[in-house]
Amino acid sequence: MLELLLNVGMLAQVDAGGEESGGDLVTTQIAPFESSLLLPPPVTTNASSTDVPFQFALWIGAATLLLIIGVMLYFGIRYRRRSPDQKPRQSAANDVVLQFAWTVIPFVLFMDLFYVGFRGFMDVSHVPSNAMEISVGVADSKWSFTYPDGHIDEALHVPVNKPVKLTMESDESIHSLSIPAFRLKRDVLPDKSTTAWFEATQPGEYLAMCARYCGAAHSGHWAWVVVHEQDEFEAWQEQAGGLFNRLSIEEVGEVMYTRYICNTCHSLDGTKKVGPSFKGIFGRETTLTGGLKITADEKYIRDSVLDPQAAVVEGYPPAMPAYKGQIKDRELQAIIEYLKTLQQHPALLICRFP
Ligand code: HEC
Ligand SMILES: [Cu+2]
Repeated sequence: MLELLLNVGMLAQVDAGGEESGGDLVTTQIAPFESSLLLPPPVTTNASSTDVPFQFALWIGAATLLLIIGVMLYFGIRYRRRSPDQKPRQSAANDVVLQFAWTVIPFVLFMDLFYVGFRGFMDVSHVPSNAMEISVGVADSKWSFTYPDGHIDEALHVPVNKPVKLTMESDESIHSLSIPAFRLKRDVLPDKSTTAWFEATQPGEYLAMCARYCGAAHSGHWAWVVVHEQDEFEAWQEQAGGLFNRLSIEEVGEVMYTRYICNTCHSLDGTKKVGPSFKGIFGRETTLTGGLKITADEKYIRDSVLDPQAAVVEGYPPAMPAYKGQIKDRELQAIIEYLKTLQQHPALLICRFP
């Protein structure tokens, strides 16, 4: 019965639609909670610290409710007043057995609840010493997760079967990090750091939400939690953060040039493809559709990538996709640094900027 109820309509594990994190995931964000009756299936080692007391209190409460309402209805009918002048009969003055029962039974039940609750509390309070540390920040109702290697991500990526400690602090308002499948919820406060920890037991994608009404953007204040197999996690770390540690910023830019498929439309050797070649782009004078002449500086390149339609190069179709929201700021910066290295005639540049 309990199992059955626990499993009705629970779909915590959501399909991210094959997108990598940061992609267009909005369509799936509501689905997992539409039909869940109680909580999604637990996927952490200490989820039972929450589930056991919760289920205990829920079912004891439900049974007590039914018992009281049942007895009340039964007595209401059985001992109803049958004629207008009927007088109540005197009831027994004292029933020691009954009084003993209604004192001892609840006492035992409540002490049980205290015991499991307290043990669970100790469990979630005590962070294992080998936990990996990730710091959690909030700005403008957006979660950000900073990994040990300095990488900052908008999704929480963790390895399976490894304790993870979250150290959390927010911007100016109060938020609360809630990951229902982990049975984890902790307030995130300004000017005071809070901690939480978990050890995920099942690879998959889960939702992290904000459980405090934090302002107009509250409904959009959520993030993906991705639990990886250990090797997959290392691969992710390498791909996400490792590059910046291992390579110079120009080299990272070169990687991003292909990762963000700039290379399909822009050549490096001066050949015209769908878009102008990147050869010598930095500091180049460009004529825009409409006749405006512009010198390609850092701001122009940045704007061209984030919002290409705002300034279209003369003689080219407005065919470039907007990268706004797709590319991370430091990745774009890396591309710019890389483009700076593609100068055709460095000497000419110096002449132009005396
Ligand atoms: C689908 C093809 C396509 C892709 C992919 C693409 N671009 Fe473009 N890009 C264009 C076209 C076409 C233009 C010229 C029209 C315009 O300015 O929008 C252009 C223009 C530009 C310009 C201005 C060039 C100049 O000479 O002033 C920059 C800078 C630029 N792209 C950077 C990038 C970067 C960086 C990437 C990868 C992150 C990228 N583009 C990906 C098609 C593309
Ligand atoms: Cu919030």
